[in-house]
Amino acid sequence: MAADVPDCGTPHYRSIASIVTNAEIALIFDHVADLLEYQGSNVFRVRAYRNASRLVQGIVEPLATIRDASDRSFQDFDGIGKDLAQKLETLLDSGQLPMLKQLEEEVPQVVFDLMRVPGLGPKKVKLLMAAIELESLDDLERACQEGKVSLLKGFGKKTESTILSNIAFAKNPDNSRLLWNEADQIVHLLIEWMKECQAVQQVEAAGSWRRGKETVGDIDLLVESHQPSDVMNHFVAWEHADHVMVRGDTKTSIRGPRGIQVDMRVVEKKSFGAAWQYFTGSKEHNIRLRSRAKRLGLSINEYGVSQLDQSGEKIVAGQSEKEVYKAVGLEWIPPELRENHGEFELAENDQIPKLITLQDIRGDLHMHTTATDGEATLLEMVTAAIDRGLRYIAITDHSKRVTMARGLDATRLFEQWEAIDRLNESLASEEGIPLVILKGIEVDILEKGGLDLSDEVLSHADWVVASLHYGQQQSQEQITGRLLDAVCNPYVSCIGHPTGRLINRRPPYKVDLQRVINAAADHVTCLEINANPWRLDLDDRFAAAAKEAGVKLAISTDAHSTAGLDVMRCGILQARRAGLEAKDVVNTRPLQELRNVLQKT
Ligand code: DGT
Ligand code: CA
Ligand code: CA
Ligand code: ZN
Repeated sequence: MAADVPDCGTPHYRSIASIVTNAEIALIFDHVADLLEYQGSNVFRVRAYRNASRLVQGIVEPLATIRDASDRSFQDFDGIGKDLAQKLETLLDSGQLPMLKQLEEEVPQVVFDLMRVPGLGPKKVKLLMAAIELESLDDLERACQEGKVSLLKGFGKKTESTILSNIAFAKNPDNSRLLWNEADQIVHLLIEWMKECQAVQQVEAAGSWRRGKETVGDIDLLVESHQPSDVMNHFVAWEHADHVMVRGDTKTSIRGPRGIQVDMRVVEKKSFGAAWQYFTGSKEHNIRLRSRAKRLGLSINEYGVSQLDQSGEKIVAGQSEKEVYKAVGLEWIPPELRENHGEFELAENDQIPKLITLQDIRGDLHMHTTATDGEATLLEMVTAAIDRGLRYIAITDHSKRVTMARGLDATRLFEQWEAIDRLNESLASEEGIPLVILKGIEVDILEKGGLDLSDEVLSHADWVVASLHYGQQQSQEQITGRLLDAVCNPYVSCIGHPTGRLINRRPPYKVDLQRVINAAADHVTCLEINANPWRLDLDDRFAAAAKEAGVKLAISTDAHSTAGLDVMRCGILQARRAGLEAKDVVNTRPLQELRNVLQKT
């Protein structure tokens, strides 16, 4: 299956009215690549669009902001040349890429639908289209149920049943929500816009965005104002508002970019904290909070916390969130923990953890260079890391098994390490030693078990990430066994993206994560929270389980470009939702301490 293909991929593009986000542009490039590949176009041309997609996806700042800044240019980014810069201008100006329009006319709609199924890349779709008459996803589902697909060359029974379950995955609406990262760009554009309105005293976002969830269903905005109707007029005039869904006195909803709904409420100053708390949720958290209030003779709603006495209802809190929580005898709870997953017990005892922040991060332990499938050279990655205030990084290019990325064999790896030695020497001669480069590798966990490079080679590395990219369809027993072997290898420092999932695009492989966690604790192997917004694994629940078992986490960007280093904040949010503190994460440590933690003997 193509699901075995190692990529940091993007889900397939779906057509919408207006384009603003980088993710949208990334999807368009990826989509072009798919269609070109489907048509049997030149591999270099296909790769150029794939690379462009990944590059744009890694840029955190909205491209529109960069275009509008007079002193900046797209070509400031490593990997963006004149041609790509021009395409980006076209996309931002017109919302379209002429080339894609043409491809869309040439390729039937069903091809687009089929390619949304995890594991069905252009090649498989082409084979299916040639062999079976398909006009919709339902036709393919029926063909699988009737066993027709398993009769095709290169498919088989197992592939057929995987396709069937992946069709269900593609059809599930939970897998078409916006990624947090993408919602975040829209939130920032919106807040900037709302701040331009004279009637707005204060504006904040709430809901799942504020809780840092992996994906966001709709965006919730809260405004403080005395003139709600002026605020509503300004809101609906936003250039990216597709249409107005509901307009009321205190609540208005619009359809925004990428079809996302934005709910905006206007409240008075005295209720702002209560409303912000209420609309941040989660629902489960709020239900628990309300019942707690009730037990204390209080009632809570979006206007405040009130007490009933002889003289009637009296509001006792509402202006700030802090006083709302205080009114029910709790310390303030960070939004990322508001899921009713144990935060009330902690807050009652003043034991809310001091959650990790981006400022705690000193190093980044997973990234790629042009030696394999990265867009930036070693030197460019180092410079970018210094610019971001990092004190150390590990260069972890792919090993040889990942042929698509021109993975490194021992010879090329040692060459890279020599270059790192030289660069470290020259950095050491600078004042204060800005950064130390660790000699690393992302070694593949092979299908048949074992690792892609010998222990002898790995023993010379400073940091070894072991990741599973191939054979993702194996049984839980097999996959768990492969991961356990890697965890137990004395030279493996960390397991990369431990579940292999791509949010909205590919389900995780089958693995008994609790066993992997327990073994990681025994063998002092770290587990990764991959900060790429499509990955974010380990997720909050398993990262919390890892902490519980005494495993140290590494939050790593897996950057494939210099801009890719900026996704660290997405990993931080996942870690915060897991309740992690700086001390639970190895790359918050000074380098010497990191080395001590890793002493396995
Ligand atoms: P989403 O949009 O699906 O990603 O998830 P949320 O958590 O943003 O959910 P949403 O937008 O429906 O509502 C935002 C918050 O507002 C939610 O977490 C709790 C609160 N909320 C909204 N409507 C109600 C309601 O009818 N009852 C209660 N208790 N809370 C509500
Ligand atoms: Ca929401
Ligand atoms: Ca909402
Ligand atoms: Zn990687």
